[in-house]
Amino acid sequence: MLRGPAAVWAALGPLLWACGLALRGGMLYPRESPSRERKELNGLWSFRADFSENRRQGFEQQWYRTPLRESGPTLDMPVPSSFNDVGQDRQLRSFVGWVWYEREATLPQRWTQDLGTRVVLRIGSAHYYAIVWVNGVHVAEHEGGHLPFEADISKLVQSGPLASCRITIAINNTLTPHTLPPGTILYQTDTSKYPKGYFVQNINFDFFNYAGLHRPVLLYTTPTTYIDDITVSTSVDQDTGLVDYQIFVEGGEHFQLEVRLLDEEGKVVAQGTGGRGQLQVPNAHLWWPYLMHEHPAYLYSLEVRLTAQTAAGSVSDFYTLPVGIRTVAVTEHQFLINGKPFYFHGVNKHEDADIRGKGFDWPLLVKDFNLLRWLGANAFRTSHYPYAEEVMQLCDRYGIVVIDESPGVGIVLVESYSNVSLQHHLEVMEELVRRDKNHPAVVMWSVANEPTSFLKPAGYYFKTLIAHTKALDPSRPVTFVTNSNYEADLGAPYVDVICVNSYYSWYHDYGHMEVIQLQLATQFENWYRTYQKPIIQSEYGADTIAGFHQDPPLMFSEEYQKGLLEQYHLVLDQKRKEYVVGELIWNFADFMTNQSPQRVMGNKKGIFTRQRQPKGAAFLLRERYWKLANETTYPWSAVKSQCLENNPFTL
Ligand code: GCB
Repeated sequence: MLRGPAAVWAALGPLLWACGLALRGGMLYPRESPSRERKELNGLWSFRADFSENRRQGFEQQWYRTPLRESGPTLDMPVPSSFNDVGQDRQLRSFVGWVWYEREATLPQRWTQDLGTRVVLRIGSAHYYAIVWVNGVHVAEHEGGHLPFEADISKLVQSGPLASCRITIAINNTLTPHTLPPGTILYQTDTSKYPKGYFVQNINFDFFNYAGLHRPVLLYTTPTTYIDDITVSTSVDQDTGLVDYQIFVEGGEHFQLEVRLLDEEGKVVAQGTGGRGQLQVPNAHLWWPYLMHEHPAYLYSLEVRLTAQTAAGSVSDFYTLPVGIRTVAVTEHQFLINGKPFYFHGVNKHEDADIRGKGFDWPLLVKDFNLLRWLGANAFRTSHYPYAEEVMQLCDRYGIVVIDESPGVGIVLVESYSNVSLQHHLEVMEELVRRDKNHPAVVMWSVANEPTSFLKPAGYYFKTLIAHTKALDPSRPVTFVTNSNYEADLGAPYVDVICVNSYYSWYHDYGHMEVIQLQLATQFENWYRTYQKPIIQSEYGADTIAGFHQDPPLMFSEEYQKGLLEQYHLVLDQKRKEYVVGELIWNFADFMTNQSPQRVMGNKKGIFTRQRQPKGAAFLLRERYWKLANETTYPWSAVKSQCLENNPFTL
């Protein structure tokens, strides 16, 4: 039985949302504006892993008190990046425990002297548990590696004649049955086989547990009375776009709010005042997915201006939020965007690359989006955790539809269904919704991937989790991704869309592609008969070593990957006329995993290599996706050819 705040949230969520209380405490992306500055702290940080037996020497010796170099040797560590693959040290690559990052930041004089300025430290992602000190003073703690957190450090930096501040971040990558994702630590006590104190981290998910400061770290400012959060939700009434907004202000009580909605030409199309309201946009340009419309991804700009009366006089804060006007709905057999059937033809991704691991990297990001558009993909799932905010912004700009997934992957142990775990999972969904709620590209939340949803406690767990997520955001459907074998799924009754993964002719019936059509058709028919909900084939694929060729096809050859995909496509082409609403290949690119005899330096199911070069299957999918796009473009007339003509990656 869920007790305490979680139960209250589950029951009161919809009401709280309506009253605007559900998600207090904003996580607006730090954008520059006339009232806001930002200073990136990316680059080289000092670094040390705590190799002491209990991994707690850093706390015992208070490494945060003085510059890190004074307590022992340090390494140069790039940020953002995982720490695992940048060095030559095998032990650091697989290190489990606390690592310490530190850097000095020089602050502009105004930030330290103007008491009307609020200075905020923001960490895009620190995997997994992080503690932060500024000038030796504890300022923040955060659990969870894929979502941002921040600390108001104004008082600290404005308290003395300091022109710089020392930021220390301790990060622990240990996973337990209650973390997301979960894991366990296995201690080996047989001293005839293992040295004293030997332990390893065990996980039940199929990607390397990269760790470190994975996303940008930055400082930004706002006035002391400031726009803390904005929530926008959109609908359409005939040709009129409706933008409901709600603005949360912190740090003051006497203020006025003005909002203006600008189109892409900078023309004001609607305006309003006050903390909540509805803007009406006649003849609105809707936000359409890539390849579904001649002008996809239309974004308006919501300019918010706060004018506050403070003791020091009148101050203003400005924030501009991109807004896409679109609707999302689900029927028994369709997924609708702007009232039209939408078919997901896309990929599953990972944040993963050579050397930097899960570290954010602009060139990689732009390359990936160019590849997605080349492929004719209109969607991806953020398997198996929330991706960087900059990724979501590009999805909005390019019209790439997102199934936004929580880090609920590898939930297999019964302990991971306890109230401690559930409470944390509910909090993670809150953080995720708070961060991504305003992205038009996000059309569905996925609360988990392949949990052991047939276990008894899973029923209550997912019922609560899904109800809570819907309460946080009633405007989007919710799913979790299941495995085709989990027919006694206890969570499926609560989802809006069934997302199912299957690996026919890969993890069983090795090499027998002839069974795929029958098994896949049976899968779809069984799941649809049981639940009468639209289905997405959320994973399918085959490991393939680029450059391996074999005809007739053998497993791991490029020919086998193509042959397997073709078998799936034959069934998908029948079922998409009925209730299958999408197909997402596993995976966009090869990615790193733990070492095991099943993995040849990582998972090789990518249609691109880890270096983003195409395997044969990429060309096969490209042909298919452009064909599918051609069938589903709106309006039907004329647009299709324009769509193709406008494609910068001409076929
Ligand atoms: C799955 C998982 C994914 C794995 C994939 C595979 O079902 O969801 O994380 O990487 O299978 O390749 O085994």
